[in-house]
This record gives sequence, C-alpha cells and structure tokens, in this order.
Amino acid sequence: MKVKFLLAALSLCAVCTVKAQNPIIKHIFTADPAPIVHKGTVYLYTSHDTASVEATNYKMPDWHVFSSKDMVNWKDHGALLSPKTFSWATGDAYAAQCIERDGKFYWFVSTFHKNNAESKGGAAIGVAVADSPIGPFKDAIGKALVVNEMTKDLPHAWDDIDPTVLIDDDGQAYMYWGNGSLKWVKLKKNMIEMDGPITTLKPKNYIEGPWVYKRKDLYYLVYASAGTKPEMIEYCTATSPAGPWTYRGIIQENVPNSFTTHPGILDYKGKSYFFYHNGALPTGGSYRRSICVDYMYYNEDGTIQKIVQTKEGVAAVK
Ligand code: FUB
Repeated sequence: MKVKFLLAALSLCAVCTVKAQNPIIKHIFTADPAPIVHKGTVYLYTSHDTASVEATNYKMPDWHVFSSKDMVNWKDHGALLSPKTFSWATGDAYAAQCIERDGKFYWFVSTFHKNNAESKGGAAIGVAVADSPIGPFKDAIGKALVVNEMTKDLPHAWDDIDPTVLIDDDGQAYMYWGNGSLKWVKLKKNMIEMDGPITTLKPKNYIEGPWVYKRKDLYYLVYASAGTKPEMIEYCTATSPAGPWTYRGIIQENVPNSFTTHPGILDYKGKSYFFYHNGALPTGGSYRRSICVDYMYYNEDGTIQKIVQTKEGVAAVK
C-alpha cells in the first residue's frame, strides 16, 4: 500500500515539473539571444525574423525584449528598438546585446550604415541607452560607434556585426565583435567611446556571434563556428580579457533547420543556462529562427560540457 502511494506521488511529481518546451518563444520568430539578470528577473534581448517562408535572406525589422522570473514563462515587452531609432542606420537589425552599468542599460546593436559622410555603408555598431531594461531606449551617441571603414582586415562589408560587451572586475569595459575575424577594443567608462586601438584576431574556426564573460578566474570566448557547415558553437578561454585565447573545443553541434546559431549564456538562481537559436518552429528555417534554452554544465577545471539540445527545455525555477 505504502509503495503504491509512493509511486503515485512520484508520478504526480513528474507531471507537475513544468518545463519550458523549446523553442521558448513561439508567437514570433526570434534569433541571437542575449540574456541578463536585473533585480531577480531575466531580460532576454533578441533579434526578430520576419522573412517569408520562401525568402533566401534576412528580414529583421527590430529588436525585442522578453522577461521571465522562472525561465519558463516569457513576457514579450515588444519591439523596443529598431534601426529607425538611429538616424544614421538603414536595413536589418542584426545581433545585439544589452548590458547594465551604473543604473543605465546600454544596448549594443549591429545594423547597417547609410552611405553618407561618416561611412560608405556596410555593417555598423550602434549603442542605445535607457534608464530601465525595457526602455525607452534612445541613440546614446548620435552616430555609429563602429563603421565598416574602421576595420580593414577583411574586405566584406558585413564584418562589423555581433557586439558583446564585458565589464571586468576593475571596471574596464571591453567590446568584442565581428564576422570572419574577432575584433576587440576597450571602452571608456561612459560606454559610448573607444579607449584605445581595435585589435583583430582569428580564433580557431571563428565565424561570428561572440559571447564573452568571466567565471571564477577564467574569461570565456564562446562563438558561432565553421566547425562544419552549418554553424556550431566552439569556445576559447583566457586568463585576461585581452587574451591570449586558448582553444577549448566544441560546445554545441549543429542545430535543426538553421544555418546559423548564436550563443547567449546566463547564470540564474544557481543554474547555468545556454541560449541559442534554431529553425525548429513549424515553417521555421534559416531566416525564420527561434530561441531555445538548455542547461549548461562546467567541469571542475572550468571547461564546458557539451550542450544537450532538448525539446522539453529547462524546468521552472522559483
Ligand atoms: O541574425 C543575423 C545574423 O545571423 C547575426 O548577426 C549572426 O550572429 C547570425 O546569427
């Protein structure tokens, strides 16, 4: 009798473990996840795919913000920023990351520059700022922070995309970005000016989508890679944000139904989470992508275990 009761209780318990079910955002197509925690809430900054099913390129009009307190239920705060916010910008809203400093939220975005006196066009990086994680956001500079002409190591016009920003323990901020090669620069405390020269490097298999962060005494550079086609996620570690970076291997294999994928990493309520995108929603694909999240585990020596992509996703946390 007691055993029967125990089994019934256990199966009930299994049923009541609420899981997120990947992809976590289902009512629109989203890509390029960038999560942060602010006052106990997760804010997830995303790109937004609106290309038709037949399209063979991106159509990305704006950036959205979502929030969650349990990693399962996500509230869409809407399209809180678009290239139209920046008078100098035109074209698609590529990957972006928002980071807090001294109570202000700096949203570093990749988009494209108008052909004018400042640039002949091509990908560019801008910064929007707000007093809250959900805006209202305005152009923080009034011009681009990075234009195509500032980096000359690669000939293509879209190499200045995918900014990620790290603020080190001593307060020094670093921005990393790039398609085809990784570029990085120190930022001033105001977060809207460079504080030194741009350095360029080529981590093994690097393509785009860097995500740089510090955990314990180690700096991590996680990125979308050309390990095989389509993209995978690989990473390096270093003992300084300036490198040198040591290649550590593949974290995630290809994702279903999307050529690209893109990392976003977060520690929340005692667990580590790996955000990425795939093309798994019905009618999804490389230009109609969707954000997923699965658990991330570290080994004792700080190396990262392979991400297991799941359909059920992560469990709700209190
Ligand atoms: O979403 C547009 C581009 O695709 C991003 O900027 C890249 O990281 C890739 O995900």
